[in-house]
Amino acid sequence: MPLKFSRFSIKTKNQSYHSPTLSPNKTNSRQKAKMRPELMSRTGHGSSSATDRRLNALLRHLSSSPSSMDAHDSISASPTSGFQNDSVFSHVVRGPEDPILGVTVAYNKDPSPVKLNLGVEKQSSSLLMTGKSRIKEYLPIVGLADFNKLSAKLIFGADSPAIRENRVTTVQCLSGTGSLRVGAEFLAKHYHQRTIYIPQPTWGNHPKIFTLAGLSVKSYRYYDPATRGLNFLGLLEDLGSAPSGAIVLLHACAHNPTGVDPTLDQWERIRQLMRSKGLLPFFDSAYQGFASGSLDADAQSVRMFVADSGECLAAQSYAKNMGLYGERVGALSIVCKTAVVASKVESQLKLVIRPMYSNPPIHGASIVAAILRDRNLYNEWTIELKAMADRIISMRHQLSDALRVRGTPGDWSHIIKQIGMFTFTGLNSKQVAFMTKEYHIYMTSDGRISMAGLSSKTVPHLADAIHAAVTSVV
Ligand code: KET
Repeated sequence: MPLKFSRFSIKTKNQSYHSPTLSPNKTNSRQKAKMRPELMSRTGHGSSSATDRRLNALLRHLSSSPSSMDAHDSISASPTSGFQNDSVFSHVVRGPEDPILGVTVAYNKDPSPVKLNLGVEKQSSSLLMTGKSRIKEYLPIVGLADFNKLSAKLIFGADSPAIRENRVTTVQCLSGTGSLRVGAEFLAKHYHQRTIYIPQPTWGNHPKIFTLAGLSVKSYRYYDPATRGLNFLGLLEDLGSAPSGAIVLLHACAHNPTGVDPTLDQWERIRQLMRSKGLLPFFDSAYQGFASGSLDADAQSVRMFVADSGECLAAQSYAKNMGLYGERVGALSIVCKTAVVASKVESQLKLVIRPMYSNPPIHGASIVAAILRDRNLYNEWTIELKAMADRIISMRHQLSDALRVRGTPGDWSHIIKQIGMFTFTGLNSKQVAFMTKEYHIYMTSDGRISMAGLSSKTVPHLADAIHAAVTSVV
């Protein structure tokens, strides 16, 4: 059977490219000359082998297909081109908005002039632009060396024996989230016990970070809704029955979302229990300086666990305490027993980071390093931090007073007792939905409000809304 040659053309703006294709009895000599010899042998001159028959069947199919080049005089539609109505991704279902970051999405859509966003904290340091980096080279996989050294000092203390003995490896990561993820990936690969215990409740991203890194996530009791305080006995019981060696996620200070922290005595009991069972502490430090206004006081929990010469991990974020949210700057430190172990651990951290994002961004880290390195800038920063922490405490008092003045039913003393940027109000999801609908106040559905989003001007509006919610919605 004779093969056919025709032409299809690819049309670009200024030219069209013609290519030989199959059509009956139109093979001209120039086309013949261009044809490969093995194809020539089949264009009417060769034998009719099984291969020829298969080729012919394929060609017949191609020339009769409705999307063939003959039919459209253009390139045939591929499954991923725009010619077909069905996307290869049409089965993909819409994912839900993030429960925390989605609050701001909803807030931005609301046209109300009285709207109030208490979903995500926002407070910035005026030192933001300090140390602008003009260098745009790649950083090493582990980040800016100076930033790493200074970050370790900030969390473990300038006089930490672990730092002096070179037992700490610190790598710059993508803010707190990235530091947790890198730490978790490292543990999933190299630590013998792949179960991590997280507090109940905790920051909503924790279970996802750890599960996706390959750890198995369990929880320990933490918050007692009846007292709106710490369920210390429940915590001790749950950690006491955790398998030996399990990883335990601890919020270094200003627990999110509850604002409930153990006292120093309770921390000491937790430390003793964890060390006696060989549980591995993984600290999440996203609010150093925001709990008390003192960087050192807010790192006490971590430092207790380092002072006993044991091992631990710590993820630091500069998003909140330096207002560097979008710069994505943070650090992961792993405190080891010896310098030799620490350097081997660092070599493995590099193998985790390199295929994940290669190396971290330079700008935010250079701002942090400039502030931490310079005594004057550092002092200025600590003064700002103290002012921000004090402002939050003042907002707590103003809100509590405003509820008292309104005679809002219930005990609201926890507003003053809780620590850090968030108040875990105790409002239920129906009351939260009511406040958003009727008062345009946005917060996460668990009733958490960011005190940093409040001002003396907006406190009365919030107090009115809470009063209406608790008196009209159960
Ligand atoms: N740990 C905790 C406890 C935490 O609350 C956050 C952020 C992070 C880590 C990570 O932050 P990063 O920006 O990666 O350094 N929490 C706030 C923002 C968010 O959900 O992303 C929040 O709870 O509103």
